[in-house]
Amino acid sequence: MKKIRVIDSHTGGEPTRVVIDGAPTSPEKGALAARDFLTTEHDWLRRALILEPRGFEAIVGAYLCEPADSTCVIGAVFFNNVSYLNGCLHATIGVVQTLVHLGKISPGDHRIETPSGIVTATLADDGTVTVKNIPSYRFRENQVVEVPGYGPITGDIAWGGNWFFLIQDQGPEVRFSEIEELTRFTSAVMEALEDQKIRGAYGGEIDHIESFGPPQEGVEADSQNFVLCPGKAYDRSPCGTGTSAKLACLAASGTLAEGETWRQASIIGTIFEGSFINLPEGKKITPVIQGKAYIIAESTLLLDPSDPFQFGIGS
Ligand code: PYC
Repeated sequence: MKKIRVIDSHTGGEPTRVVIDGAPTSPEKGALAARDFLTTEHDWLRRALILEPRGFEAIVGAYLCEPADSTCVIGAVFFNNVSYLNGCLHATIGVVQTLVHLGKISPGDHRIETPSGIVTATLADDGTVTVKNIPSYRFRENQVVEVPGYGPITGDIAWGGNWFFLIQDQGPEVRFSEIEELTRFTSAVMEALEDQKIRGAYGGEIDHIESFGPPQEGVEADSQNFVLCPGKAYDRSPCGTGTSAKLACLAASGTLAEGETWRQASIIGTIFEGSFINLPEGKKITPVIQGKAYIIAESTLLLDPSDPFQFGIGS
């Protein structure tokens, strides 16, 4: 029986499962090398942790590794029910809270190496984590895509550690009661973008769709979103890389000034606070995202070689 120890947390409702023991060790330092190692040789780990019967589609897994950059406290590779993510800020906040839980870090600044670059997480005494993300930018404004069943939909394409298509006030209302319809709509947008070969810079696949609307009554925020992730799960949190992409668009259009706070609500009403710092290079910004994670489980997962679903159901 193979045993894998994990710690589960959630950040604004979005789960993170961090592997703390029992996984194969990447032979090379660095998050990119570790991602290659998992992808090519040990994808079973992703499937066993995230797919049913042990997981479900919203969980993001985090594999910790030795960073290539010695100024980083740790390296992290993120994965979900279908593949590996470039960056993931709700999971970065989950990793920080997990390291606190294990007694490995205390309040202060901690650099974390991810496949999309190095982020700096500042842990406060009350457990709040503020992450300075990698440089983010709006790649294209007012891109039109013809979406079968919905007609022309206009959105911005932006990079926040993943590629996003950001839609404002179109399609179903951004409300918890509309989750099924929002999932159908954003899935149709994602497919249409791919069919029409609309991509990010360097041909980057747009694998996250964000739909924005005004916040529902009782939610104190500047905006509420619904974020469709690759694998068709929706983000229960406001999505840290998605909020970074949103900040890049707000900065590009001059709607938000450097240092001003943007409160982004998720579809379940949880909040990330965001702001940005202008970068000298082009129109890029450093997004600054604040949230908090809570530990919800410490578990030992068992993989029985005689179990036909030891590596999860599906692929
Ligand atoms: O918080 O960046 C994020 C994220 C990406 C996918 C799910 N959460």
